[in-house]
Amino acid sequence: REKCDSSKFQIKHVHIAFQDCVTKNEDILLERYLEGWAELQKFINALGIIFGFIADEVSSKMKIISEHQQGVHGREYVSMQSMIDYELANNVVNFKELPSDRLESGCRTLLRLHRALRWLQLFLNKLRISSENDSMSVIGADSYHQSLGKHHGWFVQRAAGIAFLALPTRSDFLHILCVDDSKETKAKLWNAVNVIGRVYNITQHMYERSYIANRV
Ligand code: 1Q0
Repeated sequence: REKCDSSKFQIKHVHIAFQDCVTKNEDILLERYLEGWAELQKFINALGIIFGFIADEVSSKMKIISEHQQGVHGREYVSMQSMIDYELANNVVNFKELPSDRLESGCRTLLRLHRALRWLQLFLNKLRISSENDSMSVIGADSYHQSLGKHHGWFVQRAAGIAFLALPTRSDFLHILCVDDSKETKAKLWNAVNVIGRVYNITQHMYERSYIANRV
C-alpha cells in the first residue's frame, strides 16, 4: 500500500482555513473560506474520477465567488457580511433565475457551498463515532438525506446516491484522509466537526438575519 502523502490533503489544512476565516465579530472572510474548500477539493480529487462531477461542481461555485472578488465590485466581496449587504442593497441577489450570460450572485452561490458544509459536518461526525465495519456509503447517504439532499431534485439525488456507493471502504477512506483508526483521529475529527459547525452556524445566522436563507 502506498504511503500516505501528506503533501496532498490534510485535515489540518481544512481545520486551519475554516478556523481562520471567522473574524472577531463573527463575520466570515471569503478568501479563507474558499481556501478551506480548495483543500476539500484535493480530497475529492483523490477519490477518483467517479467523483469528478462533484469536484467540478465545487470548482464552478468557487469560481463564481472568486470572479466576483476580482470584478469591479471586488472590495464588497471580502467578507460574507459585506457581500450580503452589497448584493441586497444593489438588488443583485438573484431571487429569480438570471439570464444565462449573467454571473450568478455571490449570495446564492455561497448558499450552495454552505448547505454542502452541513453535509460535511454530519458526515465527519458520523465517521468519528463509526467503527471498523461501518459502511462509508451508508454514512455518506444518511448525512446527505438529513441535509444537502433536501435541496436537490431527484436527478442530482440519484447521482449522489451512485457516488456514495462508490466511496471506498472505511479503512481506505481513513488512509486517503492520512489518518489511522485511533483515538487521536477521533479527536481530530471532533475538532474539525466543531470548527466546521461554527462556520456553518455563523453563516446560517447571517443568512437568516438578512432573510435570504430560503430565498436564493
Ligand atoms: C466524499 C464524497 C463526496 C460526496 C458528496 C455528497 C454530495 C453529492 C451531491 C453533489 C451533486 C453535485 C451536482 C450538482 C448539484 C447542483 O445542482 C447543486 C445546486 O446548485 P445549482 O446552481 O444547480 O442551484 N449544487 C450543490 O448543491 C453544491 C454541492 C456541492 C457538493 C460538495 C460536496 C462536499 C464534499 C466534501 C468533501 C468531502 C471531504 C471529506 C473529508 C474531509 C475531511 C476534513
